Formats: sequence, structure tokens, C-alpha cells
Amino acid sequence: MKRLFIALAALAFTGAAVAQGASFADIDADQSGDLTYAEVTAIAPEVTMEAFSAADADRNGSLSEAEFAVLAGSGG
Ligand SMILES: [Ca+2]
Ligand SMILES: [Ca+2]
Repeated sequence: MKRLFIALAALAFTGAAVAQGASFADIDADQSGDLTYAEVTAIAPEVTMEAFSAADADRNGSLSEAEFAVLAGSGG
């Protein structure tokens, strides 16, 4: 349950950055196909490591486009 709340908080934060026009490709500064914490916070500095980790479903330390979609709430 606690993780859900963290994810929802992250959603609200990152949603603001996305509303400003930042897409996955914009955030992926090195075009690696995934987003590191540094890349995410370059666009959305309010995203905490805790929120980032909550979105990182496979725990590989970066966000795939699908993982980022969860963080950004683009399904809504
Ligand atoms: Ca990248
Ligand atoms: Ca990941």
C-alpha cells in the first residue's frame, strides 16, 4: 500500500513536467532508450530517488519507456 502512495505522488510530480511538453525522448538525453535518475531529475528535479525506485519495476536502475509511462501517468 505504501508503495502505491509513493507511485501516486511521483505521478503528480512527473505529470507536471510532462504537461510542460517533455516526452520520453526529450528526457532521454543520451538516447540510450532508458532514463536514469539523473536524466529524470534534469527535467523533473522534484522526483525523489524513492519515487524513481518505485517506478523502476525491474530494479535495473533506469526506467524503460513502459516504466516511465507509469511514473508519468500517461495511461490516465
Ligand atoms: Ca538515457
Ligand atoms: Ca527499469
